[in-house]
Amino acid sequence: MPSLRSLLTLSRRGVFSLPAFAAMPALADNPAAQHPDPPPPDPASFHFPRDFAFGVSSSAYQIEGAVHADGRGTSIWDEFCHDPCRTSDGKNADIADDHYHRFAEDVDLIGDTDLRHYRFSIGWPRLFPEGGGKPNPKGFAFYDRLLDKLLAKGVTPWMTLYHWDLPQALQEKGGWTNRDTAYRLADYAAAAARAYGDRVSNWLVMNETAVHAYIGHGLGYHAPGLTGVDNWFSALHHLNLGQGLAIQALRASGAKGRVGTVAACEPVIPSSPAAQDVLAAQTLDAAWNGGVLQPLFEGTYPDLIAQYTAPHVRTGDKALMAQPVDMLGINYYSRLYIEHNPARPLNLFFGPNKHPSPYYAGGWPIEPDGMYEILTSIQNRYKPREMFISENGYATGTPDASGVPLDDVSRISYITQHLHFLRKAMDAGVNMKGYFVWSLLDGFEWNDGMKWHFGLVTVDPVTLKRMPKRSYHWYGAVARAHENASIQV
Ligand code: IFM
Repeated sequence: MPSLRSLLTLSRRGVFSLPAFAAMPALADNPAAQHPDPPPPDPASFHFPRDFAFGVSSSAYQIEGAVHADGRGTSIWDEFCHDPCRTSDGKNADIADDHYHRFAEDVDLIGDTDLRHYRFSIGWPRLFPEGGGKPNPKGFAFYDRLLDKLLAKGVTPWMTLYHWDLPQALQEKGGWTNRDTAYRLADYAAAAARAYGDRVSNWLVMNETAVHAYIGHGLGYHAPGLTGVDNWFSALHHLNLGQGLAIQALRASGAKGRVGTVAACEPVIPSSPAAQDVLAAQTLDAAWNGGVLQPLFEGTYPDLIAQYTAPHVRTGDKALMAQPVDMLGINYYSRLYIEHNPARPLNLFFGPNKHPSPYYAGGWPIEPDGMYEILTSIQNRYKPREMFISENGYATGTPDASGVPLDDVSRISYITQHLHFLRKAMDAGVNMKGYFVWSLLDGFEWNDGMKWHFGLVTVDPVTLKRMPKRSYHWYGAVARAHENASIQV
């Protein structure tokens, strides 16, 4: 099975390894990729309004490890990583960064570099090992400890409820292809709100619904490994429905925080001007961007995909999906390049990127102007109350014997370029309120195991020692300069 990363360099995340693209220039042959990175800019040279948040993001399954600790249940990703392990490097997340036991040190890392905002997810199977029913007090207690530590350190929590780690017990009843899972998400949201509502100021229901639906249920490269158009759109609709129900549940619980969600949004570009490629790109745009934003803001699905969601939509779903949100998080990495492909669901698949973009080692094109493009288009079409970049980040590859490079000027350059286009979007009228780097730590990168290193801080795979990279210090200095600036515009 090709890795997802190898699939998406076809556009978003790497496909250099796919035979069809063997003719594409390798990374080292790409002239743009060889430009030396400029020296890191002065951290005080960025100017953002006072209420703009600089933060870091993570997710439970990618860093926590301790998958058997304290009564945690099994998730679909535990299944995906075992018997047989379906990650491209054969690694699982049983230990990952062992954040479960080392969270205090990790929170210190955030606060010590003056980052004041942390987006993380809570693990549904930790709180409800069977997906619902009997809660697991020790699981609840872990996030109590994490929240208390964050607040003591002066770090604002941004809590994501669902970042892909569905309890396996729910998967056995159909998972997201079963409408009932949407209602179980709402129950879980209500329980989280009752437990943590006194301390969480920012609630985020979903992470990247489009990716979970397409890659996990349409293509099968992610857990739960389902394939086909019907699974794809059944999961998409039930995720959108669950999101609406969970937003309602959070509000009904009286939790004091603001409520929002996170979507992966990228411009979708045809790999060629051929009519079939154009239609393929428009269709994926409808499923990936429109298939998540339109139900949320307008309660409907884009025309190009409505026939696939229709069998799953019931009377009243429109109103349930279209819940007002206080803020919308956008995860942006790069544009998606799509072509006609009759062998794939909906006759479309990731295709080559004809632009001379530089690529980073993870195989994704570096296209910071695409961030401007997607933010302005979302602002114009949906006019969200406010938005923030909930993820944006740069991966280096599997380390050689000398380890992960700590002098990561390329990551600094990547962040710098994206902050530039984020600022440009704000100047064009987009109401952006924050930027979160993906990620705090190098962690488990889903079906690519431990291959890619997105962290500001690397973690020794044997000793689990945390080692900050240059970007950690530099990005912290950006946040500090922002806090201390006398003029913030
Ligand atoms: O690691 C993932 C994250 O879980 C979701 N957004 C993209 C990141 C990088 O692949």
